[in-house]
Amino acid sequence: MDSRDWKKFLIPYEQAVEELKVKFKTLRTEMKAREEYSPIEFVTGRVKRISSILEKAKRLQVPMDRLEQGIEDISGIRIMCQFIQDIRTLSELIRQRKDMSVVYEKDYITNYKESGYRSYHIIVEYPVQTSLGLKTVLAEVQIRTLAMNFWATIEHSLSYKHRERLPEDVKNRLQRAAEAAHALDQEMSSIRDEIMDAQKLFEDNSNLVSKV
Ligand code: 0O2
Repeated sequence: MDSRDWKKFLIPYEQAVEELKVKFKTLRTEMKAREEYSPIEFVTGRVKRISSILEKAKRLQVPMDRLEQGIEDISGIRIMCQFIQDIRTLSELIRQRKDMSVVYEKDYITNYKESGYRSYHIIVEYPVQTSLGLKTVLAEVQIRTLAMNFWATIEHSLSYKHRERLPEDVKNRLQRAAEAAHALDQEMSSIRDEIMDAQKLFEDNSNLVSKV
């Protein structure tokens, strides 16, 4: 594929990322407005870089004419939650949606990766309306806590810098850091109700102040 072909190939994936970002951000706003607690803290999204698509296709032995089916994370959405319980709530909301359908789920929280990586991945089919008609693309929705995201962001940049050949002692320290992040999530989760009460009080007070 030359650069023009890539540009055309990526159009529906870019559209899917933009639409899904809006939808999940709106879900957060809506849930907050209803004075419910929102399981979404913030949302990001990206289209996989061409070099990264090619690398993954090579690693998974996906032929070039099977990229659409074989590489599931060309469109990627990342949803950050405050608490580990929010991940289950959000996964259920995604399963119930009518504008996307779940293909399968990968629980890297229960089955965390050797690196220490934890996150919940949901592969969805998402239809986008293009000028040529309806086109259904695969998208990967990664759901994780703020602590999991903190760890993954730093680990990703270190792995990238070292081209995935991290020195053994750094690997071990990152695994320990992942355990520490997980312990933090568990601790936060156990005091969740107290934190939520405090947040509610804070929001009620700010509403009172803005009305005065
Ligand atoms: P990007 O955004 O393209 O640069 P894999 O063999 O890991 O590629 P797998 O196990 O099927 O594939 O996982 P999946 O569901 O395809 O998810 C891959 C993505 O999960 C990665 O995308 C990361 O975003 C994240 N991920 C998986 N393992 C790790 C890990 O050990 N550390 C970190 N920091 N992130 C991980 P890319 O391709 O790396 O990212």
